[in-house]
Amino acid sequence: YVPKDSPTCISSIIPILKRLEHNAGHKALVVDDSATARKYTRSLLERQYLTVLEASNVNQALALIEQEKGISLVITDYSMPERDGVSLVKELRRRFRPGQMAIIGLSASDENALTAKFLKAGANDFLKKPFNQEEFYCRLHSTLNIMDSERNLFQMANKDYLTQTWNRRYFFEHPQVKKHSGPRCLALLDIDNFKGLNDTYGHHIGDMVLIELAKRLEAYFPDALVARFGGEEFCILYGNSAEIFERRLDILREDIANTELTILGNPIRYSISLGVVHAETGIHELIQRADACLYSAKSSGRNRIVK
Ligand code: GH3
Ligand code: MG
Ligand code: MG
Ligand code: MG
Repeated sequence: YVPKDSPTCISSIIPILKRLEHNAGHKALVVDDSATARKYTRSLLERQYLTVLEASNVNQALALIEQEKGISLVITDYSMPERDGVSLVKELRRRFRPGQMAIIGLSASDENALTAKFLKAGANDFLKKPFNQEEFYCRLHSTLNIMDSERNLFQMANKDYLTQTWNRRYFFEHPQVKKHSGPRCLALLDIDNFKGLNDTYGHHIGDMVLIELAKRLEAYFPDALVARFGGEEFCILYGNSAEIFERRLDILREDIANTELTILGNPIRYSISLGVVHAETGIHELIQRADACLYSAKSSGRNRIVK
């Protein structure tokens, strides 16, 4: 989409190309009971290189979102048989943060306060049909920009910059950490003699080892909450069987100890020590107890798990 009054010199086209490339990463869902209306909105979005899916009612929309994954923009009509667009927005906002999904409401209805209804339900914007194309694109762009900013803000606030694992803040704010019932498992994990590794190979290689470890943790524990607590220490909170958890941790520990990495031409070996607890207590006591176990793993020779 090139605004009519913009000069078509290269420097003005570059941001547009960037925007189009960026749009190509978004999957949009158009929800409307009218096939004609869907087709029209689809054509507008496709001109922006968005991938477009269609649903003719709310339930179909929810099923598609569940099944497709990665739908980041929903444009929904208001009046539809069975459930209306506002109820769809409410349900989506319970599941998706503003940084995960942008939502725009549309309606031809003259119902009073429809804009407010959509916005209160969590929509980013609303347009009355028939709308002006240029206005549609302006609102679409600002909505996508806001979603990107929200996403960046969320990442910056909650992810560790070096390893891209969750940080302490995310960990302690997580509902699974704050509220709990029943027993759960927690492991504190620390790299052995990491200072020596930094001293021998340099801080940069140390950083790459941390990244490598974080990748491994994510691969071993896709079903757990993994966070970098600081330095070379990670925490894993696991809600399922303690047996499975401990077995997996031990396989991980052995896997790491037996792997020789090649990082920038250097042969790198490292090991980890772990403290593990399985109990029905608050998070701070779990951590304290795991830390005591980690301490004994270190003092009894490292490269081991103490529970
Ligand atoms: P131990 O086996 O007892 O855990 O010994 P250690 O050397 O691993 O522990 P120590 O606490 O003495 O040293 C931790 C080191 O981790 C020191 C610090 O420079 C390094 N470190 C902390 N954060 C980072 C980081 O982000 N990158 C790198 N490269 N090093 C880090
Ligand atoms: Mg309708
Ligand atoms: Mg250490
Ligand atoms: Mg440490």
